[in-house]
Amino acid sequence: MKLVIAIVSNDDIKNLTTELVEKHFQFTKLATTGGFLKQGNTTLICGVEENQFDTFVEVVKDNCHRRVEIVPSSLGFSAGVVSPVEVNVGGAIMFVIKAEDCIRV
Ligand code: 2BA
Repeated sequence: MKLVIAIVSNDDIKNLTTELVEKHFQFTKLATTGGFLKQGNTTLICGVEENQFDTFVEVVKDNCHRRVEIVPSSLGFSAGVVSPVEVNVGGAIMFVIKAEDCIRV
C-alpha cells in the first residue's frame, strides 16, 4: 500500500473528491494553507492499494489543472515595491510514501 499526501488547489478539490469517491478511493480531507501565497488549499491523506495507484494518479491528473495567477510580489518578496508577478497555481502536489500496513481496530 502507498500513502499519498496530495496538496490540491481548492478550485479543483470538489471535482477531484467526487471522482475519488465514485471510484471507491478512501481519503481524509484537511483544510490547509500554502506557505507562499497564504491562500487556502486542501490536503488529502489517501491510503492507496498498489494495484490502484496508477488509477489514483490518473484521477488526480484528470481533475487538477495548473494555471497562472497574478499576485502582488510583496507576498513572496521583501516588502516595499508591490508589482504583480505571475505564479503557477492549481494542480496538485503528491508526496508518495510506502505504507507498511493499514490496521483497522
Ligand atoms: P504555496 O506555498 O502557497 O505556493 C503556491 C505556488 O506559488 C506554488 O505552486 C509555486 O508555483 C509558487 N511558489 C511557491 N513558493 C515560491 C517561491 N518561493 N518563489 C516563487 N514562487 C513560489 P505549487 O508548487 O504547485 O504548490 C502549491 C502548494 O503546494 C503550495 O502553496 C504549498 O501549500 C504546497 N507545496 C508545494 N511544494 C511543497 C513542498 N515541497 N512541501 C510542502 N508543501 C508544498
